Amino acid sequence: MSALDLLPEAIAGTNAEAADAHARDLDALAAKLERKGLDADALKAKVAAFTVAIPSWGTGTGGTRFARFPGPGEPAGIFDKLDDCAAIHRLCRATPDVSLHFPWDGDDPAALKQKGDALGIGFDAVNSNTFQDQPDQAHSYKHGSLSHQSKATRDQAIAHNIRCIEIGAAIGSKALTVWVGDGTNFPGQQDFTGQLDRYLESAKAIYAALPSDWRMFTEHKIYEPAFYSTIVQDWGTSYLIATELGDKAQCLVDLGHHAPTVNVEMIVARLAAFGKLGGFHFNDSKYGDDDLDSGAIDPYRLFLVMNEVLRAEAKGANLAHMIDQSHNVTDPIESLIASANEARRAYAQALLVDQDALRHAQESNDALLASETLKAAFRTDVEPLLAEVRREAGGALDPLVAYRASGYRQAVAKERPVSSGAGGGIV
Ligand SMILES: [Mn+2]
Repeated sequence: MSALDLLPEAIAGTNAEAADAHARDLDALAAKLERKGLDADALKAKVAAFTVAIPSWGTGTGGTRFARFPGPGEPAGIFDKLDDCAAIHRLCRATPDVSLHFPWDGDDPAALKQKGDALGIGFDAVNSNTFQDQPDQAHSYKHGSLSHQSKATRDQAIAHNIRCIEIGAAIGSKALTVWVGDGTNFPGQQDFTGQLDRYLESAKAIYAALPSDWRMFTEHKIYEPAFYSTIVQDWGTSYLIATELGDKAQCLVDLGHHAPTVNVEMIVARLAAFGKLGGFHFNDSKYGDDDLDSGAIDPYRLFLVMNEVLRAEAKGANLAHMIDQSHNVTDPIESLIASANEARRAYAQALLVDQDALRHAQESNDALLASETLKAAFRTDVEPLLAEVRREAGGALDPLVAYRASGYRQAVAKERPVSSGAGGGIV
């Protein structure tokens, strides 16, 4: 018996216990929405269609530069990770796809596809990794990868990205996300222009290998692991790169990859306006790239981002919604469930914005009313709607309660080897 088999009974049992209270809460919300001229069923359909991909690497405990403290039942490999991703989806019904990271997730597309099919999960964008060395590689990425001074190192990084595309094509992915750690720690360490020239030349070689129905996402990050300069440091450089590469290249916005006060929702709007918004890595931060759970620190910002997402999608944008977090003090499955729910919550709240009232307030320069129009949507407790969407899809009214009741973690802890906490983690 698989630990996944524990979930249906836990979902059914906890749903039965919560059924009466849920029905009353849902009726009250539906009545409130109706008074505002909103149809709960139409909203439910839109919310159900909003899904986020789980990062395979997020199912394990992350860490900081200082230490990693793994919990019981850590996934020992990609198949354990996919089991955990399936558990998350069965509970919250918002995460049908997984985003894989290579070479962490192996090099056997047939086995990945078979496992995904068996679990009923699909695969979103695949991620390449040229920010750390693998035991068998010929050239080190210590001083860069796609922008490295040495052509042999650049070629090795290009070949790895092309292998990621091959694996992705075999498992049904349609996009490659490229994030590199290339950068410098000292002024003068590298020539800014030469570095970007080399990066672009490498990126073009990868772009040329994209299947016709694929996209390539360039992901920017302000700093870390390089602390003086990073080659793709902001959305402007990301936009320039995507523009230089061509129509199949778009920008991926990781919410945590900005300075603390940056207006991320405005960046989203700018990229969308020029057709270069490809997708997201959802997470939250207070200081830097903290990789905290989505909505944990600033749920209002997540809502404002979703408000722009709705505008972009209304104009036909095809956005990849993915999570990218590091879970240091929680059960990763619980954090990923919570984050998927928070992304959906923000999306549902954005759907409630009275767009006519907002436009009228903007046209009449009524700043306060414009702000209050957004706040009115953000203040609405949409949890009963989210719970009903989960229930109708076979999920749990309260996924965290059902997960804990299932004993899934305890069951996998008996089967999986104890994980070492030695060394820092990948964050
Ligand atoms: Mn990311």
